[in-house]
Amino acid sequence: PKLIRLVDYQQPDYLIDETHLTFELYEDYALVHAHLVMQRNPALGCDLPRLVLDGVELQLLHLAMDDQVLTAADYQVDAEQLSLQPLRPSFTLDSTVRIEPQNNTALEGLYKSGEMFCTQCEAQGFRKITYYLDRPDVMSSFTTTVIAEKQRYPILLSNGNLIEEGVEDKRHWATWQDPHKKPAYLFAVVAGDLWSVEDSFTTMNGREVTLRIFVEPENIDKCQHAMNSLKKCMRWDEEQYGREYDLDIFMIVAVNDFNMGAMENKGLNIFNSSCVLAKPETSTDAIFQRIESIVAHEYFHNWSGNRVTCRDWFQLSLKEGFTVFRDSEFSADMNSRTVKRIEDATFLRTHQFAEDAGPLAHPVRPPEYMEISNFYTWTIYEKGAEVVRMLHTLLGPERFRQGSDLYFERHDGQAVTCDDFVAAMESVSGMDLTQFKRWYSQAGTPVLRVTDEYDAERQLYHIDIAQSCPATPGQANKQPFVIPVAMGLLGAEGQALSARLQDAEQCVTQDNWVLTLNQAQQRFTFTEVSERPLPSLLRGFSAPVKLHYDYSREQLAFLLQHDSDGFNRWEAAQQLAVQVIEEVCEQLRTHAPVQVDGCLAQSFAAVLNNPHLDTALQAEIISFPSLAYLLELQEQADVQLTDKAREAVRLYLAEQLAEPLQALYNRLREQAKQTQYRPEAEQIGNRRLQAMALSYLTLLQRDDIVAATVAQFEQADNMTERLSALSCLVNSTAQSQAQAALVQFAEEFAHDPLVMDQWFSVQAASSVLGELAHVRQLMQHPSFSIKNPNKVRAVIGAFTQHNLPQFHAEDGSGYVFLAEQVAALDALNPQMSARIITPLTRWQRYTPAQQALMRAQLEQLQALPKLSKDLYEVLERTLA
Ligand code: DPP
Ligand code: ZN
Repeated sequence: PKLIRLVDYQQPDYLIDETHLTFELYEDYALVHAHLVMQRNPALGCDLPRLVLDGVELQLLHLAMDDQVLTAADYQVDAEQLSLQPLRPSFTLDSTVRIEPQNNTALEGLYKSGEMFCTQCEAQGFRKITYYLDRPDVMSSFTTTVIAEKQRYPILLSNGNLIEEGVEDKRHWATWQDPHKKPAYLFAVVAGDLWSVEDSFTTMNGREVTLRIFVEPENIDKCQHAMNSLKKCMRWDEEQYGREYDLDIFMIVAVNDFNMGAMENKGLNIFNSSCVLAKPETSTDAIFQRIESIVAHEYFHNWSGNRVTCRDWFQLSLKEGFTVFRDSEFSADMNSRTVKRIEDATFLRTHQFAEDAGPLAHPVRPPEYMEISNFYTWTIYEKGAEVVRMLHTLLGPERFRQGSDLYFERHDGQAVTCDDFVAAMESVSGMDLTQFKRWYSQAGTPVLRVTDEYDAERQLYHIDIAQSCPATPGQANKQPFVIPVAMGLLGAEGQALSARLQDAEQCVTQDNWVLTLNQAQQRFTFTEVSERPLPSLLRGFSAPVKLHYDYSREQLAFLLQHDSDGFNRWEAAQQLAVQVIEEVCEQLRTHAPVQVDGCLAQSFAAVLNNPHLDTALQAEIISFPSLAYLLELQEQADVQLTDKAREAVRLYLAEQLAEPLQALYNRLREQAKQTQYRPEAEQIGNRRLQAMALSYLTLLQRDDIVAATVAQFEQADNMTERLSALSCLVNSTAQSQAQAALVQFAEEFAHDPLVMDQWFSVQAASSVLGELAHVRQLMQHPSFSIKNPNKVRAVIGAFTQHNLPQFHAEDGSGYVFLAEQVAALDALNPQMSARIITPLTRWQRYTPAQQALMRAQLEQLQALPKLSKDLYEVLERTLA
């Protein structure tokens, strides 16, 4: 496989003005007829270079240029391309290819999911459908006819508007036309026996849009939440960004076999069923919230992605980073803003920071790739969104909105770059963002070291900040970043101190500042500071960095109690917990008696008793840093020891806080019984706190608590409470109750694959139950299939990412298992194999003995006779 480089980008030699496609769908094959109206790219001159079309796994049956049938002597074809010589600057090209969707296990291009046909074209799936210029800067008008057996496939869909349909004998057809030009990656086709839920939305200019969600008949009662979410996000995009929907119909289709979460095809979004279907009896709060955010994400792409798209795949974050930022702001507005920020920051710090610190680290705009599917990463998405958020912080909300308006106006209908996005922000703000753009070109997580000094006599307060960024593959030395550090100062009573920041560019209010770093080492001075302050730094996680300030435990407890910034209260609790756990790690390491510092229990007790905190934030504060996050903080990750320390501290907290936790649990459970379930922020916060309380109480191994858990499992009318009870049982010593609950659950939900996914992952992720032998057994269960990505994630993904003590078992059996699964998957679905291998790619983080075991598995995989391009690239970079 060869490396594709950003610096080699060239405009396309030819353009495709019109694309006319006809799909003839059969059970054992499909024919795709393409009629392309093409021309030499006028920007490039009037010579006629060879035309090179992309095409993979296509059987070419017919090819004609300007209606002249071509024979094998007229063109060259290999496994990835078809090339031929145009004779005129404008011409038509007709082709017919035969493909086998029913055998397409890679789930890329046209494939079958259960009984239905569907497509996934981003990034380069369209070349598995027909010969084409499969690149995002070639935008074309699409007209698509789908022909299939009427009885089996009553619903035939594609992008745009339905313009014609008809029946011929047992087969019928439908023709769709998309009035907007688009790149091939946004193309979609669906054929199936689907039911739909319909609604409508009136846009800000009074246009009526039909909204339709298509599902398999048994899921028709699981569409309402997605529909509500869709209407909310359509309104939000009008109000917050001035963006109106631009077709008469917007469709969503749910499919069971899908590599990603969902896909923003123009007017015809295709969703993994796990990201669209929900009802209270089968779906948890977390799923309801995920659906709300993914429906919004895909909808928002209509502008940030479709109307304005990417010039090339190096610019992927142009649409993904911006769209994640947009969906996360939407979720923040629909729910608790602070909790959403905590969730996003936790996710970023656990997953993206790990990526940034490993062999697969890459900048938000990578300079090269072999297989673009490998770059749908936390860095492109989540860090990309943080980069947009920093622009928002630096410009302020009004100017940011002006910048986004200008970006959409300037580039509507174009395929553009990250530079164009930043240029729009520069135009409206007058700022020079050249240095800021290092966020797009330099990989790695910057580290800030903060010290301070107070001069009581002159009432001056100095903050010194040093920034650095560790080396990443191919980038030994980094230049300083532009980093907005939002902050405040607290006085001895916990009050916000006001002061004046010298040379301030940005002062949000008198007591909330944004320091803008742009040098390796910088001093900021506040004047008129009446007492020695305690700084609250990086409020709201204003930049994706690691910040070190030497807080004492007392200071952290103080911030946890008094900081006006909800995010930093939580952050103080996290840091306090990390310090306490690290201390226990050290005791275990040196075989000293384990003594847990009581400060954490005291702080948590105060949080639980604080009537001014909402339950969602209380739950976040007492929720513990995950094992994965703790390991990410360590120089060399010691899984077993850290797990032991973490468990010891959790048990200590459970013992110390047993009474308030029990009272809290009882109150919230009673309240839940009397409330009709709704997936709304306040209730979600209550249930989360209830679940958190129960998970602590479970550690006490008390019969009454087991009984209460079983009762909750059996009596609750919603999946959130049922699953949290089940998870507590599975992770407890009450294994006979756990087994009974698992059996009952599987009987009740055997017919519902999405619920069975939860059943699988609650077991695979359990360090009590999820021993490797059990995980292997789960893979024998009739509901499991390695061909279904959701099942792979539910079992293999849950085991390797959420069951770290078992996955990292000292004998290396977890690594052998993962390598086996990666090898098996690679033959079926390369996108999945290259993704599921991720935990092994972090091998350098662990102890020497583990490193050797992990490396051995990686090398064994690398030696396989046949590797997909996806996996080849990951292995090569991991072992480089
Ligand atoms: N479906 C993926 C997303 O929406 C790729 N565009 O992010
Ligand atoms: Zn996206």
